[in-house]
Amino acid sequence: MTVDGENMNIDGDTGIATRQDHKIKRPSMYQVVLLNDDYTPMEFVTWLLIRVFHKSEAEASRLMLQVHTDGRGVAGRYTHDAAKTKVFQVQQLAEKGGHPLQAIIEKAGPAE
Ligand code: TYC
Repeated sequence: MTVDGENMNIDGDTGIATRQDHKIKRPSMYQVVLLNDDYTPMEFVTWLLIRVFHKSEAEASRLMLQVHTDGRGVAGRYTHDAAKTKVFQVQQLAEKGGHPLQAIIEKAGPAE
């Protein structure tokens, strides 16, 4: 298996490939960033972080307050498809609740 740019290695005389000759790349990861606003109730944001991002009550509450204070916060890191689905779920639930809450996608670095 090849990860992080390692090259295939053929096992000399035997001609047996000890590693796969195709590259297996980790997918690029994207972070879903929750944005603060002045109107969405704190309880709704906490509930949404539990419902959509599977946070514990304590972590959801901590992250909601971080977004409230800092203006933004990372709700999770996902593949691009999964991140788009999370943002869509946030939009649907916020709209249904009549709240202006917004989430955006950003390309994530190697680690959070
Ligand atoms: N600032 C909001 C308020 O005071 C709470 C809030 C937190 C809204 C996080 C959005 O992503 C958010 N009711």
